[in-house]
Amino acid sequence: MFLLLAKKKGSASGTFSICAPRFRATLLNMRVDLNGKAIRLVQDDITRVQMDAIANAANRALVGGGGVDGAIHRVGGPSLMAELNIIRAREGGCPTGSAVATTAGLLPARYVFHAVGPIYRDGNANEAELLASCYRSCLQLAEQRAVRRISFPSISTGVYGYPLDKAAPIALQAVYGHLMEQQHTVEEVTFVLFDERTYRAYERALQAKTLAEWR
Ligand code: AR6
Repeated sequence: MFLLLAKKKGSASGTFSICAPRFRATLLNMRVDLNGKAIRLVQDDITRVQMDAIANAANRALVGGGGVDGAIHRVGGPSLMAELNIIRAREGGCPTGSAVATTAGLLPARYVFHAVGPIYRDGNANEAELLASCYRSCLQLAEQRAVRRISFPSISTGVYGYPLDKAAPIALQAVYGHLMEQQHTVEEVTFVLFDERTYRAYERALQAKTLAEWR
Protein backbone atom coordinates (compact mmCIF):
# COMPACT_ATOMS: atom_id res chain seq x y z
CA MET A 1 0.00 0.00 0.00
CA PHE A 2 1.32 3.42 -0.91
CA LEU A 3 1.04 6.66 0.94
CA LEU A 4 1.66 9.64 -1.28
CA LEU A 5 2.51 12.89 0.40
CA ALA A 6 3.54 16.06 -1.32
CA LYS A 7 4.25 19.54 -0.19
CA LYS A 8 4.26 22.16 -2.88
CA LYS A 9 6.32 25.30 -3.17
CA GLY A 10 4.84 28.11 -1.13
CA SER A 11 2.03 26.03 0.40
CA ALA A 12 1.04 27.36 3.79
CA SER A 13 0.14 24.04 5.38
CA GLY A 14 2.05 20.96 4.26
CA THR A 15 0.90 17.51 5.34
CA PHE A 16 4.28 16.94 6.91
CA SER A 17 7.77 18.35 7.19
CA ILE A 18 10.13 16.32 5.07
CA CYS A 19 13.43 17.79 6.26
CA ALA A 20 14.68 19.31 9.46
CA PRO A 21 14.00 23.03 9.18
CA ARG A 22 16.78 24.88 7.42
CA PHE A 23 16.77 28.58 6.89
CA ARG A 24 17.17 28.59 3.16
CA ALA A 25 14.86 27.83 0.33
CA THR A 26 14.14 24.13 0.09
CA LEU A 27 11.96 24.32 -2.93
CA LEU A 28 10.03 21.19 -3.80
CA ASN A 29 9.69 17.82 -2.15
CA MET A 30 7.60 14.68 -2.31
CA ARG A 31 7.57 11.36 -0.49
CA VAL A 32 6.06 7.99 -1.26
CA ASP A 33 5.89 5.46 1.59
CA LEU A 34 6.21 1.81 0.61
CA ASN A 35 5.44 -0.47 3.53
CA GLY A 36 7.87 1.15 5.96
CA LYS A 37 10.36 2.22 3.30
CA ALA A 38 10.31 5.41 1.28
CA ILE A 39 11.24 7.13 -1.95
CA ARG A 40 11.71 10.88 -1.62
CA LEU A 41 12.22 13.59 -4.21
CA VAL A 42 13.72 16.93 -3.26
CA GLN A 43 14.97 19.83 -5.27
CA ASP A 44 18.34 20.65 -3.74
CA ASP A 45 22.12 20.44 -4.01
CA ILE A 46 23.15 16.86 -3.22
CA THR A 47 26.28 18.02 -1.38
CA ARG A 48 24.11 19.72 1.26
CA VAL A 49 21.72 16.91 2.14
CA GLN A 50 22.77 14.65 5.02
CA MET A 51 22.75 10.93 4.14
CA ASP A 52 24.56 7.70 4.94
CA ALA A 53 25.71 7.51 1.32
CA ILE A 54 25.63 9.84 -1.68
CA ALA A 55 25.71 8.57 -5.26
CA ASN A 56 27.76 10.49 -7.79
CA ALA A 57 27.43 10.69 -11.59
CA ALA A 58 31.05 9.95 -12.50
CA ASN A 59 32.96 8.89 -15.62
CA ARG A 60 34.71 5.63 -16.50
CA ALA A 61 38.16 7.03 -15.82
CA LEU A 62 37.06 8.22 -12.34
CA VAL A 63 39.00 11.44 -12.90
CA GLY A 64 36.31 13.89 -11.76
CA GLY A 65 34.59 16.38 -14.01
CA GLY A 66 31.87 19.01 -14.02
CA GLY A 67 28.23 18.87 -12.96
CA VAL A 68 27.41 16.91 -9.84
CA ASP A 69 30.79 15.13 -10.00
CA GLY A 70 32.59 18.47 -9.79
CA ALA A 71 30.40 19.61 -6.88
CA ILE A 72 30.95 16.38 -4.94
CA HIS A 73 34.73 16.56 -5.31
CA ARG A 74 34.79 20.27 -4.47
CA VAL A 75 32.85 19.82 -1.24
CA GLY A 76 34.21 16.36 -0.35
CA GLY A 77 37.84 17.45 -0.69
CA PRO A 78 40.95 15.70 -2.02
CA SER A 79 40.54 12.45 -0.08
CA LEU A 80 37.90 11.29 -2.60
CA MET A 81 40.29 11.57 -5.54
CA ALA A 82 43.09 9.98 -3.50
CA GLU A 83 40.88 6.92 -2.98
CA LEU A 84 39.77 6.92 -6.62
CA ASN A 85 43.43 7.01 -7.70
CA ILE A 86 43.99 3.76 -5.82
CA ILE A 87 40.90 2.16 -7.37
CA ARG A 88 41.94 3.34 -10.85
CA ALA A 89 45.45 1.93 -10.41
CA ARG A 90 44.00 -1.38 -9.26
CA GLU A 91 41.00 -1.74 -11.59
CA GLY A 92 41.65 0.68 -14.47
CA GLY A 93 38.51 2.73 -13.78
CA CYS A 94 34.86 1.76 -13.59
CA PRO A 95 32.78 0.28 -16.41
CA THR A 96 29.59 1.99 -17.58
CA GLY A 97 26.64 0.73 -15.57
CA SER A 98 28.70 0.05 -12.48
CA ALA A 99 29.90 1.98 -9.41
CA VAL A 100 32.79 2.13 -6.94
CA ALA A 101 32.79 3.28 -3.32
CA THR A 102 34.94 5.79 -1.45
CA THR A 103 34.53 7.47 1.88
CA ALA A 104 32.88 10.88 1.75
CA GLY A 105 35.58 13.29 3.01
CA LEU A 106 33.92 16.52 4.11
CA LEU A 107 30.49 15.68 2.67
CA PRO A 108 27.61 15.06 5.10
CA ALA A 109 27.71 11.27 4.55
CA ARG A 110 29.87 8.22 5.24
CA TYR A 111 30.29 7.05 1.65
CA VAL A 112 30.19 8.23 -1.93
CA PHE A 113 29.28 5.70 -4.61
CA HIS A 114 30.73 6.86 -7.93
CA ALA A 115 28.41 5.49 -10.62
CA VAL A 116 29.09 5.66 -14.34
CA GLY A 117 25.96 6.25 -16.37
CA PRO A 118 25.67 5.69 -20.12
CA ILE A 119 26.17 8.45 -22.65
CA TYR A 120 22.83 8.61 -24.47
CA ARG A 121 23.03 7.90 -28.20
CA ASP A 122 19.70 6.85 -29.74
CA GLY A 123 18.17 4.58 -27.11
CA ASN A 124 19.23 1.42 -28.97
CA ALA A 125 22.68 1.10 -27.42
CA ASN A 126 21.57 -0.65 -24.22
CA GLU A 127 21.32 2.72 -22.47
CA ALA A 128 18.24 1.81 -20.39
CA GLU A 129 19.78 -1.35 -18.95
CA LEU A 130 23.08 0.43 -18.26
CA LEU A 131 21.28 3.27 -16.50
CA ALA A 132 19.24 0.89 -14.33
CA SER A 133 22.42 -1.03 -13.59
CA CYS A 134 24.07 2.15 -12.19
CA TYR A 135 21.32 2.52 -9.62
CA ARG A 136 21.36 -1.18 -8.77
CA SER A 137 25.16 -1.14 -8.36
CA CYS A 138 24.96 1.75 -5.90
CA LEU A 139 22.20 0.00 -3.96
CA GLN A 140 24.32 -3.15 -3.81
CA LEU A 141 27.28 -1.13 -2.46
CA ALA A 142 24.86 0.36 0.07
CA GLU A 143 23.67 -3.06 1.23
CA GLN A 144 27.28 -4.27 1.66
CA ARG A 145 27.88 -1.30 4.00
CA ALA A 146 24.60 -1.45 5.93
CA VAL A 147 23.54 1.93 4.55
CA ARG A 148 19.97 2.89 5.42
CA ARG A 149 19.61 6.25 3.66
CA ILE A 150 21.10 7.02 0.27
CA SER A 151 20.73 9.94 -2.12
CA PHE A 152 20.98 9.93 -5.92
CA PRO A 153 21.33 12.69 -8.47
CA SER A 154 19.70 12.25 -11.85
CA ILE A 155 22.47 10.14 -13.39
CA SER A 156 23.25 10.66 -17.11
CA THR A 157 20.71 13.46 -17.70
CA GLY A 158 23.29 16.25 -17.72
CA VAL A 159 26.23 16.24 -20.13
CA TYR A 160 25.61 12.56 -20.93
CA GLY A 161 22.38 13.65 -22.59
CA TYR A 162 19.87 11.05 -21.41
CA PRO A 163 16.36 12.46 -22.00
CA LEU A 164 14.83 13.24 -18.63
CA ASP A 165 11.42 11.73 -19.32
CA LYS A 166 13.07 8.45 -20.29
CA ALA A 167 15.64 8.40 -17.47
CA ALA A 168 13.33 9.23 -14.55
CA PRO A 169 11.08 6.11 -14.78
CA ILE A 170 14.14 3.88 -15.20
CA ALA A 171 15.77 5.35 -12.08
CA LEU A 172 12.57 5.08 -10.05
CA GLN A 173 11.86 1.51 -11.18
CA ALA A 174 15.36 0.36 -10.22
CA VAL A 175 15.00 1.89 -6.76
CA TYR A 176 11.43 0.70 -6.31
CA GLY A 177 12.43 -2.87 -7.17
CA HIS A 178 15.17 -2.76 -4.58
CA LEU A 179 13.02 -1.31 -1.81
CA MET A 180 10.37 -3.98 -2.33
CA GLU A 181 12.88 -6.70 -1.40
CA GLN A 182 12.20 -7.34 2.26
CA GLN A 183 15.65 -8.52 3.33
CA HIS A 184 17.44 -5.32 2.27
CA THR A 185 18.77 -2.74 4.74
CA VAL A 186 18.25 0.38 2.59
CA GLU A 187 15.11 2.05 3.94
CA GLU A 188 14.99 5.42 2.28
CA VAL A 189 16.15 6.59 -1.13
CA THR A 190 16.17 10.30 -1.90
CA PHE A 191 16.56 11.71 -5.39
CA VAL A 192 18.18 15.11 -4.94
CA LEU A 193 17.34 16.99 -8.12
CA PHE A 194 19.13 20.18 -8.91
CA ASP A 195 16.61 22.14 -10.92
CA GLU A 196 12.84 22.35 -11.19
CA ARG A 197 12.70 20.79 -14.67
CA THR A 198 14.48 17.67 -13.41
CA TYR A 199 12.37 17.58 -10.26
CA ARG A 200 9.15 17.79 -12.30
CA ALA A 201 10.22 14.91 -14.56
CA TYR A 202 10.80 12.67 -11.52
CA GLU A 203 7.58 13.87 -9.92
CA ARG A 204 5.61 12.88 -13.05
CA ALA A 205 7.33 9.50 -13.18
CA LEU A 206 6.77 8.80 -9.49
CA GLN A 207 3.12 9.76 -9.67
CA ALA A 208 2.64 7.55 -12.73
CA LYS A 209 4.41 4.65 -11.00
CA THR A 210 2.36 5.06 -7.84
CA LEU A 211 -0.92 5.22 -9.74
CA ALA A 212 0.02 2.18 -11.82
CA GLU A 213 0.73 0.17 -8.65
CA TRP A 214 -2.58 1.23 -7.11
CA ARG A 215 -4.63 -0.05 -10.03
N1 AR6 B 1 23.35 18.33 -6.78
C1 AR6 B 1 22.44 17.56 -7.43
N2 AR6 B 1 22.39 17.43 -8.77
C2 AR6 B 1 23.29 18.14 -9.48
C3 AR6 B 1 24.27 18.97 -8.89
C4 AR6 B 1 24.28 19.04 -7.47
N3 AR6 B 1 25.17 19.78 -6.80
N4 AR6 B 1 25.01 19.53 -9.89
C5 AR6 B 1 24.52 19.09 -11.06
N5 AR6 B 1 23.47 18.26 -10.83
P1 AR6 B 1 25.87 15.63 -14.82
P2 AR6 B 1 25.95 13.05 -16.24
C6 AR6 B 1 22.59 17.55 -11.75
O1 AR6 B 1 26.23 16.34 -16.07
O2 AR6 B 1 24.95 13.50 -17.24
C7 AR6 B 1 30.70 14.85 -15.29
O3 AR6 B 1 31.64 15.68 -15.87
C8 AR6 B 1 22.50 18.06 -13.18
O4 AR6 B 1 21.68 19.22 -13.23
O5 AR6 B 1 26.54 16.03 -13.56
O6 AR6 B 1 25.79 11.66 -15.65
C9 AR6 B 1 31.22 13.46 -14.98
O7 AR6 B 1 32.59 13.47 -14.64
C10 AR6 B 1 21.85 16.85 -13.84
O8 AR6 B 1 20.45 16.86 -13.59
O9 AR6 B 1 26.11 14.01 -14.97
C11 AR6 B 1 30.97 12.72 -16.26
O10 AR6 B 1 32.02 12.94 -17.19
C12 AR6 B 1 22.45 15.66 -13.09
O11 AR6 B 1 23.05 16.22 -11.92
C13 AR6 B 1 29.72 13.34 -16.77
O12 AR6 B 1 29.64 14.66 -16.22
C14 AR6 B 1 23.51 14.89 -13.87
O13 AR6 B 1 24.29 15.77 -14.66
C15 AR6 B 1 28.50 12.58 -16.32
O14 AR6 B 1 27.36 13.13 -16.95
